[in-house]
Amino acid sequence: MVQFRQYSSLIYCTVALFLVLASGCTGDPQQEQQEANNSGEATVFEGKELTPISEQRNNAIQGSQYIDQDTYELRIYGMVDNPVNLSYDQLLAYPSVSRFVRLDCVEGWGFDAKWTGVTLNTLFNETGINSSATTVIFYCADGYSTSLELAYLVDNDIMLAYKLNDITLPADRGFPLQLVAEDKYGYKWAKWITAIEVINEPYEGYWESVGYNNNADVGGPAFER
Ligand SMILES: Nc1nc2c(c(=O)[nH]1)N[C@H]1C(S)=C(S)[C@@H](COP(=O)(O)O)O[C@H]1N2
Ligand SMILES: [Mo]
Repeated sequence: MVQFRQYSSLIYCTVALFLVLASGCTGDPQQEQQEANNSGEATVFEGKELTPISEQRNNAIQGSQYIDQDTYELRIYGMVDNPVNLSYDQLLAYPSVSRFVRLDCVEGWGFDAKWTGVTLNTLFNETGINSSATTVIFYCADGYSTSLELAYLVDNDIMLAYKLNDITLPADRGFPLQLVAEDKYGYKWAKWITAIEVINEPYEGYWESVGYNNNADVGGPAFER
């Protein structure tokens, strides 16, 4: 009888181990690539579940913006050595990065996504940055703007995304570019970006100028200055 109990616990352990391995906890990258819905939208990235685009909200100040890919240009100017105007194709030609990042709106909703795009460091490498610059402003097609500290953008290798869950950003998600401002509240995640200005003083964007905190750290104060 004693002997039987010992054997049976060995069998239980073996079965449990098999179940863990078979359940996909191993994060096989090839299996992960196939986790997409019919339209090719990724549903899982780095073992983490993604919020479907259809379940993400858009409460932008002027509703969706529709930008023509053929005439679009991203202008980078201000305290840079070489101002540039980059076409959509030029932006896509730079080396790309992909990351899992959560967007948290200050109002309490949020979503998890796979973002793919070009880092600002890649673009700043092209333009050069004046050594006394401190701040970067993002201007958008709907008149929205926001800013972030240059050091935050450089140190965290922040990207401008042109894909969301492997899909080219739809118009209501910010086509052609949304800033993926990791660890900052959603109001720093500029959509429909048309210009980037580098300056050397603080700047208050659309929501910041009516009282939202200019640091916008997720978990930090929404209004306090
Ligand atoms: N151009 C533009 N960008 C914007 C906004 C906006 O109104 N206009 N709203 C911001 C806010 S408050 C949030 S929470 C996020 C929401 O991003 P999403 O609509 O892509 O989910 O976009 C940010 N970027
Ligand atoms: Mo927001």
